[in-house]
Order: sequence, then C-alpha cells, then structure tokens
Amino acid sequence: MRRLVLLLALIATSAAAQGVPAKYDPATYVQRTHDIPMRDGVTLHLEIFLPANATEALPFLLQRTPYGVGATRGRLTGSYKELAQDGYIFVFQDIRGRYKSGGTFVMQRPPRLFDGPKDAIDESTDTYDTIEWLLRNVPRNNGRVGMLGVSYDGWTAAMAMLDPHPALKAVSPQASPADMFIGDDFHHNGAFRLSYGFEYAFLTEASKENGNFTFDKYDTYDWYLALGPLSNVQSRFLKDKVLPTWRDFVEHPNYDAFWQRQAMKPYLKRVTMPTLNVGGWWDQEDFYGPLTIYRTLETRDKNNQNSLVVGPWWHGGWSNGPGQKIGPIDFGSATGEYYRTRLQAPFFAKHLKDLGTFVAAEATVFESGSNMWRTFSAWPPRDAVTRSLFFRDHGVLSFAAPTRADSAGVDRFVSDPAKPVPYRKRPIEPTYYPRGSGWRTWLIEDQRFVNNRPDVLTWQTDVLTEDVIVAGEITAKLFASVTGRDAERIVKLIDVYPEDNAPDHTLSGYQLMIANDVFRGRFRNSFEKPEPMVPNQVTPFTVDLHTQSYRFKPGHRIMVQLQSTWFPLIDRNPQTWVPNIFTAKATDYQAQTHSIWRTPRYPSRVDIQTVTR
Ligand code: PG9
Repeated sequence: MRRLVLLLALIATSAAAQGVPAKYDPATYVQRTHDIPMRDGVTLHLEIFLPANATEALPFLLQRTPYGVGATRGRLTGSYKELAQDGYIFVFQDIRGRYKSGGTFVMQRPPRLFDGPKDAIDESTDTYDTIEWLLRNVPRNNGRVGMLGVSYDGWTAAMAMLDPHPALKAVSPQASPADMFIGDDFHHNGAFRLSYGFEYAFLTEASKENGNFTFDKYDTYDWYLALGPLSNVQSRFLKDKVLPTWRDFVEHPNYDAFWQRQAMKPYLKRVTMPTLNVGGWWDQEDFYGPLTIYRTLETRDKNNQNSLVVGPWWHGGWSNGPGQKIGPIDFGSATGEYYRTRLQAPFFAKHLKDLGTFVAAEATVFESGSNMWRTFSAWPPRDAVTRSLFFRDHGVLSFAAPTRADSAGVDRFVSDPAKPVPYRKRPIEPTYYPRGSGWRTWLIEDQRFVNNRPDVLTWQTDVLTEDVIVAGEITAKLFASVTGRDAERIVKLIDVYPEDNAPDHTLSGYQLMIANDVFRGRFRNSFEKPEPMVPNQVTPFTVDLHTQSYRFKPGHRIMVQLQSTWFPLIDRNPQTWVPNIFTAKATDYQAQTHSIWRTPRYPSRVDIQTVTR
C-alpha cells in the first residue's frame, strides 16, 4: 500500500521532479513558422516547436503575446524546460497589430458583445481561429490545447476562456490584469500609476515592436517632477504623436464605460475548463488581477476545477530561475522550480495527456516568514480570524483599541506635491531600463529609506513574543481629514526584522513591506462619480491591502506606514479640486495638512485575517 501511494505521488509530478530521464530534449525541438488567417482575413504570425522524435500524438501549449515571438526558442530550455521535457507542441503567436502579425493593436481589446455584430473579433475569436487552424494543420496532435502566459500573455490566456474552443482543455492565467482602473498596471483605486502607465503606453504603442522612451535623466524621479502637470506629456514630449493608451488615460479619468468594458470580471461566466491561477506576493504589476480572476471563477466553480497558487515572487518570478530570493530576502528554497515541476507541469500533464493523478489543492500558497508551502481548502482560509492593529499614541501599533486616555487622538503631517515621497530608493531608473532597473524588486525594498520623513507617519508594535500568522485579507480602515479637497491615502504593512537579525545580520532592522496600496480620495464614494473632499471633515476610508500568507515571527515587530505621495509610481494629487487631474495646471498643486484620527470614535487601524497554526 505504501509503495502504491509513493508511486502515485511520483506519477503526479513531472519527469524533472521525479528525477527520471526526460522524455524529450528541449534543445532538439524543431521550429516552424506560419502566418495564418483569422476570420476577418487578418494574418497572425506563429512560431511552432515540435519534439524532433515524437512518436505519440501530443497536445498543444499556446501562448499569445504582444512582446514578439522571435526569441521564443530559449523558453524551451528556460521557463518551459520541464514542459518541453514532458513533450508538447509549443505555439507562440504575435497578437494583432504587434511584431509580425497584421491588423491593429488595441491595448487590452475589450471582448466583443455576444449580442453584437456577428463578424466582430476579439482576442477570444483570434484564439478560437488559431486553435481551429492548429488542429487541422499540425500533424500528430492529440486534439487538446492548453494555454498559459504571464501578465499580458496571461490576460490573452484568460480571454481565450470567455468563449472557448472546445479543444481548449486547461488554462493557466498567470498575473493577468483584471481591472486597470481598480487594481492593476494603470491605476489602483483610481490613482494613476504614472511611471508605468506612461512608459508602458510608449513601449507598446510608439511603434509596432517594443521601444523604450528615452529619458534625459537617469533618475526618473527628477524627470517626472520636472515634467510638472500631466498635460506636459503631450505638449512637451509626445507633441503630435498619439499614443492611444495615453489619450485614453486623459479622456477617461474616472471609472466610466471605457474602463468597465475592459475589466474582465463581468465576462468570466462561461469558463468550463480547469484553471490554475498564479500570482506573486510581491508582484509589482498585476496582483489584484489573478486574485480577482480566481475569486470570480470560484463563485461558479461547481466541478472544483479552479485553483490558486501564490508564491514569494515578483511579476512572473515563478516562470524562470530558482525563485529562492528577491533582492536580499531569501525564501529558503527554490520556489519557482517547485512551482514549475510540482504544480504547472503536472497540471498540464493531467489535463492535456491524462497522465498522473495531479489534483490541485484549492489554494497552494507560500507562507513567507516561516518559508513553507501550505495548502488550504479555501482562500482566505475558512477559519481565519480578523484581528485589528490599531494606531495609538506615540507611534504605537496595538491589538488593543484606543481609549480616551490616548492624549492627542490624531497624527498630522504636511504633504507637499513639490516634494513627493519617492516610492523606491533613488535613483529610480526607467521601468524597463535595458541596463538594469530596480523596478522588479522595489516592493521588497527596506522601507527605512522613508520612515524618518516628516510626511510619512509610522506606528509599530512592541517586539512580538509569539507568531502572528496572516492568512487572508488585509484592510486598512482609516478615519482621516485633510485641509484640501482631494487627497491620497497610501498604507503599507511592514515586517520589522530584529535589531540583531541572525543568521543574516545585514537584515538587522530591515523593514519588509508585505502589503500596500493607495486610494485616491475623490473616489471614496464612487469610482464613476468623483467628489471633492470636504476640508477638515473626518472621513472614513477603506483601503484594500489585498491578501497575504505571512508569518511575523517572535522578535519581529509589525509596522504601518502612511503617506500621501508615492512618486513617480503614482501621479501627484493636486490636493485641490480639479475635475480631471490630467488637465490640472501647475498652480492647482498645493501642500495640505493631513490628519489621521485614532480615537474610540475614529479608531483608524489595519485589519488582518489570521490563523493560529
Ligand atoms: N504588466 C504588463 C501588462 C499587462 C497587460 C496590460 C498592460 C501591461 C505585462 O507585464 O505584460
């Protein structure tokens, strides 16, 4: 019996994980190139890789990308090595309007309306037509298709599920955005992600192939500050050039039909296949997306086919390399390799080849701090208990609520748009700087670089004497007022390492951010209809800090930092009332005083869901 269990466990993992010789050699795959017609006559470009010596019929693994399929052979020996060893027909496709494909690129082309014109196209129809062509034209396929990809490629995988080809049998959308106004690359809670939004729009829309904007300053903090009001992007730099996405930012400053049509949630109703949703706890681009897609699919997951994997990764950190470290933070094991061999490869082997007994746990999450993988039958765990971390006098953070004895009951700071708090240590290289950029790892940077600024408030607990295990949602509940008519609220939850951190003393006192987000005040009542704030009126704010699996250990402290600028990640809020910040004038930007209340009546806090084991 024990031997049978062991055998089943082995079958459930990839060849690489079993230590048995790989079936196929990734270096010997044969490459073919095709340009294939879609239903409207537009031609899309494909690179196909087949194992040289396959004697069996194999499934397809399809990835659709805006980033060019020219250099995809390397993936077979890199990010897809385990899959290539198991044997698939890999298909990489340039989406419409990008690189060698015809047609026009539309940033996150909204899905066609099912009751709209019959000849409408979208990423879902392009996928359908591609799969149809592959099944008919590539010999010795087994009639099944899987899709996967990270970020934009994860989004195209998710779009394929909306109206799927019947041969599409398993999908892994990884770090796919779900809503660009609420929580992914371009805005968070209505606050505009300036550096990413501008640089990405330029990257993908200034020409058919990727091209970076050329900054005349190495430290883009300086460049964006010197830019002044956002309207100068067009007048000084783009001039007559139209970047459709920049134009859309300017024309759609609120959560109007444009953003709502693009957001994925309402469309995820017809998904019928096994879905492995993947995200990274320190994803600097799309963390809201994978969690939102997972949760939305979960509401209709009658056959238990929808599952979640989240590990200690930056954006796509699971897809390449060992995944053991981000910057100086070591997670104790090769978490990326674990994901690729123990989860991803068995998922596709099971659903595309009927091999193995892999059953995805509902949620497989890496608990950082203790540095171990944990599985749960629901995410957040059903037995999670909410505890509140209250802001108290003298910078204290406490599980005990404020009392009348808390003398001041308020903390104040002045936020000046002329001197915004940098979101990461300067110099801030361009996001996709070819000579290296801190962008990928900024979420794990030591937050000591700002915590003595007068415009950053800090509260922290005593040294912990027992574990505090976060498993689930983290939510800031603030009571705040401001002298102006608009304001940002940025909240960061931080693990403060011991003053003498063994065994790695270089991390002594390190302030590791484990959750964060920003909320733009004008949207506190509605993302569709912004409203000015009432000066000096105490106003409740809920800032979703998303979800984590994290163990604060004895000897550590828990810290909350709060600030109103995060530059140039987030554009500066003028803090006066303007109907559209993209057309604000330089004189609209004014310093204001912010007050964070922490009294029995206004108990500002961060709520964390916790478990005890
Ligand atoms: N975060 C990128 C993106 C995805 C979708 C739309 C816009 C940007 C990416 O890494 O692909």
